[in-house]
Amino acid sequence: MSADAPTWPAAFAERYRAAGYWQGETFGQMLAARAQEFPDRVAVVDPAGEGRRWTYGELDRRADRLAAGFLAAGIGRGDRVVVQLPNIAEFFEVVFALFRIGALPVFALPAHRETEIRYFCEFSEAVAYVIADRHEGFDHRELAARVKAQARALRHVFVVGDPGGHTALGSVPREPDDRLDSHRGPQASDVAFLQLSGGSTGIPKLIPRTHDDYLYSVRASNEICAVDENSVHLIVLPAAHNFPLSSPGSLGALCAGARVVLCPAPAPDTAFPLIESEAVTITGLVPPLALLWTEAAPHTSHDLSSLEVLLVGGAKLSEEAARRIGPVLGCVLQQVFGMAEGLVNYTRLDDDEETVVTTQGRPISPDDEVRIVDEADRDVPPGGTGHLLTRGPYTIRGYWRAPEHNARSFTPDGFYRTGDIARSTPSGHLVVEGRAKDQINRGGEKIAAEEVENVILGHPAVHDVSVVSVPDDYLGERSCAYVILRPDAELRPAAVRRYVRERGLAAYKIPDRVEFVEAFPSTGIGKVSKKDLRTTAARPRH
Ligand code: J2J
Repeated sequence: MSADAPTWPAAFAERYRAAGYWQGETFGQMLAARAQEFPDRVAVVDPAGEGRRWTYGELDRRADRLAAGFLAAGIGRGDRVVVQLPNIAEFFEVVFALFRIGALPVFALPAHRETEIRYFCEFSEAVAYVIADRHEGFDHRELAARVKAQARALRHVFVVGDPGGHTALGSVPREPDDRLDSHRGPQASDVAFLQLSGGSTGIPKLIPRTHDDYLYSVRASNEICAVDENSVHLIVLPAAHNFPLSSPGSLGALCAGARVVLCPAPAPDTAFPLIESEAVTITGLVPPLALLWTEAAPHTSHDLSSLEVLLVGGAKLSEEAARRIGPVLGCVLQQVFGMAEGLVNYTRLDDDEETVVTTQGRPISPDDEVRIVDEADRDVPPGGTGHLLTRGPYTIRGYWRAPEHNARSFTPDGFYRTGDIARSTPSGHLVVEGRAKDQINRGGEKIAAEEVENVILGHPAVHDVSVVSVPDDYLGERSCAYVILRPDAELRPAAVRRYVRERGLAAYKIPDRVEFVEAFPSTGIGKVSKKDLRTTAARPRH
């Protein structure tokens, strides 16, 4: 077991290899193999980047050359590199270059701001940070300069576009480097990257995924979603998120020799023309977007008939919405209930309609072990609702450098405590019934209440704060901060929201609502009762 990343006990690893799940292939090797097989097929289409189309041959060459450049810059095996790129082709060039040399991308989202980025860079001791110059009106270069002044290990900031005072990614020397040949590449059992946890604590957790385990989940997802070399996958959600990356996502498409089309924005007026022009066959959406598309589809002049499969997940999809999606969009709905820590469930293409609309799917692997337990970790009777625990060939055995947290988030025998409340149907499909973790799921974007509470507590006028979810017709949930002010202090809701923004948190974490109260309801044992706060928050206001 590595001190940084807990791994599977030998007996499990042997079993997963013997079953053919872990095939000993790295992502770098996978891309090279596809480039050999399909050198001239288009791998990546980047409408934001002047419609660039990179073939498998070109992506493979670019990744190799950039890998050489990274090596020349002193980035090596095991080094961490925070990657924060929008849906542009360079995302794949950078990530595969890092895979080739065995450096670990840390997958930040475009929405992350200074507090999150500084934490990722400092905690992972990242040596480099890769950004786009500006994205959606935000200048990432200024943020990078401030982070670089603080994060001690950070030596490089690479910028796609105008570098400002940093290094242009395009200026990294692309000469073939014989060190790359002689460089001992990563092993398939090595950690390939660090994915982000949705989180439920004050400090975000990093998820170590190996080449072996992740490639298995991607290959198996391709089979379940019928992705092959003729598929065209539209990446609508932020490319670095686990869902669009791997379920079956861009990596699934690249693994199959299919085409990845990067959608610059999720709105129907951006996505629909691309579905038509690229003959997109499959895409994945969070429920609010699926609803938006379903409302827009009947009025569009674009031909969406190429779309065969729509995956919807990240948050609970209502049965009523699930019934409408397929018929309106003219495709098959697959519900997907996954997590960056591992376990992913899909409804199957041949499941009957009731199963597709009323469940969140069943696990990818016959070796995914799922338990539904009570508060004392005892299995509930079949069909009963309880805490979902899981372990298996692509579910981590621990977060990166987090031994204390791991002791709470995993059982002694290695089951991950998902924090989800679920039940299992006789066919083994799971129905998500709720959540035990202190998290808000804002239309698929996860907010750890404690992280936001800690920021608000820093305000001098605030005595105490509790952040809870409020039901919302469109997003499923929004966030509400209940604030107790210090005696005689005055504050307006807008000031609290502004404070959170100015402290540098992603916009989706800024409380949608702020309420001032005298006291919090408490549980029998004197803790804040978030359950009661949620009930209060859900009441209609006048
Ligand atoms: C209810 N809750 C869901 C669903 C995720 C595929 C799809 C999604 C994610 C993802 C992912 C849900 N119904 N259909 O990584 O590969 C909630 C659960 C879960 C948490 C994980 C993938 N699908 N959820 O959303 O790491 O609470 O991954 O534990 O962001 O999202 O969040 P995340």
